[in-house]
Amino acid sequence: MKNKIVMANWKMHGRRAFAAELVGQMRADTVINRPEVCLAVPMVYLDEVGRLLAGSAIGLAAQDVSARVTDGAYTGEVSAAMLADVHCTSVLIGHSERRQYHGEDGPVLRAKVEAASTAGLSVVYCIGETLEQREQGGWESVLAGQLDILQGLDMSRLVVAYEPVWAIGTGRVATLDQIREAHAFIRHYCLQTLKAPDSIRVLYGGSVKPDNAGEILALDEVDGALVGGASLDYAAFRKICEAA
Ligand code: G2H
Repeated sequence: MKNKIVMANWKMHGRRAFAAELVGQMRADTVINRPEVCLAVPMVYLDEVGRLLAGSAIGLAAQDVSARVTDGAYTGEVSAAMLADVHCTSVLIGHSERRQYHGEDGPVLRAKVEAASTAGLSVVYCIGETLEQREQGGWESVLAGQLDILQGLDMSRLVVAYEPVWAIGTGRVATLDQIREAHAFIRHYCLQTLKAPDSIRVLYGGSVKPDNAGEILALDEVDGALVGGASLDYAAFRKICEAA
């Protein structure tokens, strides 16, 4: 057991009955029911999943949060304080699907990180380059730019998730060398430029499956995994947690 983090990202999948069955299996399983495991579930099921997880070691996360801190006329928004109120301990911010489909960028993501921190939530801040950016050889500057928006913020409760966009949901996985290199770059950048504490953790995400989790999670540079598709299947997710 290396105590690496395994974060499930259900994205926009599942219904109430699915959530209840999956969470029931997970909390009854000591391979999954431990503090390094966290479930990021759809907003509408947070409260219920939070209740189902009560008394377990598994954490609960939202997949997004409003940048607005105070209550007000912000139709459709869910504040960080509301997330904390329904048992969330952390939140994903800046996932590539939020960047791609909702146009989220630097200023709004910074505001979201600040809002989450104010409410006492841990933040899993996602970054990653597109295939084009990697092929053009500019992935370091892309990652640096995505990290730079955190300048001056408290990094003590922030986790970075490196998710190369070209490896998300595609079945295509970054090579171990690519992962090692990108994680080393991110960690160095966080320590040197953002003055993050030495304890900062960097997760890998992008088509993590039972058959590749072992070698990815064995890398010293990788502090855990952010798992999308495979987190919707109990047996697959269990194998990934076993590898952690
Ligand atoms: C990347 C990942 C989890 P998947 O988005 O965030 O999803 O494992 O399906 O590639």
